[in-house]
Amino acid sequence: MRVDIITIFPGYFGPLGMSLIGKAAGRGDIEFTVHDLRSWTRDVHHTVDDTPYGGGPGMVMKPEPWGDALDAILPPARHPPDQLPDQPPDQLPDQPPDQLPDQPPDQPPDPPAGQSVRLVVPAPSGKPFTQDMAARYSRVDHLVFACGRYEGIDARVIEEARARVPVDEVSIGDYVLAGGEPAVLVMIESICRLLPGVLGNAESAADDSFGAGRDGAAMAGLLEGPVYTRPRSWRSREVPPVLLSGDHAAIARWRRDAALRRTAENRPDLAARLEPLDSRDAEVLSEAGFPVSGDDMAH
Ligand code: 5OB
Repeated sequence: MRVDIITIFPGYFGPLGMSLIGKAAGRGDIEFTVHDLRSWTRDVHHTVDDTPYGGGPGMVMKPEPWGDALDAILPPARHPPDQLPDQPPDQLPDQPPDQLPDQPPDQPPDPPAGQSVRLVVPAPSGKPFTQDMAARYSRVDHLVFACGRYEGIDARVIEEARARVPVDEVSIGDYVLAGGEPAVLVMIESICRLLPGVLGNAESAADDSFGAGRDGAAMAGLLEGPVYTRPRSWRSREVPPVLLSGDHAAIARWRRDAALRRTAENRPDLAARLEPLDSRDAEVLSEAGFPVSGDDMAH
């Protein structure tokens, strides 16, 4: 996978050299390029922002440096419309090479036919980023992240980019950030750990649905419960005895109970969508003060 990041703070992406992602980059499984947006400015002050038309607070990122940056980094337009892998891509027949227009001299070369590209623009007004999106992005050949600062990027930049490649404006949650950089680190972490060979051990990215770690399908839709390791007794606190019992069915039930309680407490929105519920699930949820209707129950 190729990943380009455009930012006014290239230093922010130092962490990409660390941990499993750094190792994957070292092996050449992921190729990161961090670009300084200011290298596409033409004035002595390297200006990237200006006051908003129509008035209002803050600054807006100017379109010209972004336009030049995207011209240099995005492949020339010849992509299917706004579709992620898994959804049937609309096929566009490739033009024979002699009908392709001549490329301007500093355009990047055409990607090999069929290489998928996506421009991701982190924005608080974007679609919520989910585990499902992370999985879809992990199957894209080339991701380009455009980090905005201030109040955002001049809207014409995104409008023009959409005419060339699929573009997603994506939010990582309902809170304010000064810029898109931390959101891009978050997305890259969640995408790259799904790439083949990036996750160290046998944990298969395929069956690691959100909230369901080691227990897979049995814990689907639930938050992870508490975990323990040695020593058995620490500062007079004991590991729950069932976990030492060797009774795998009892351990699985105990873990599901704990996950149900935690989900009811921290994520009532997820708890409300759980199904099917067995009678023990219903008992645990209702003891946790969560309303359970008879229709939710499997028999
Ligand atoms: N807040 N997701 C939540 C975001 C965000 C702010 C951003 C980008 C993504 O940029 C200011």
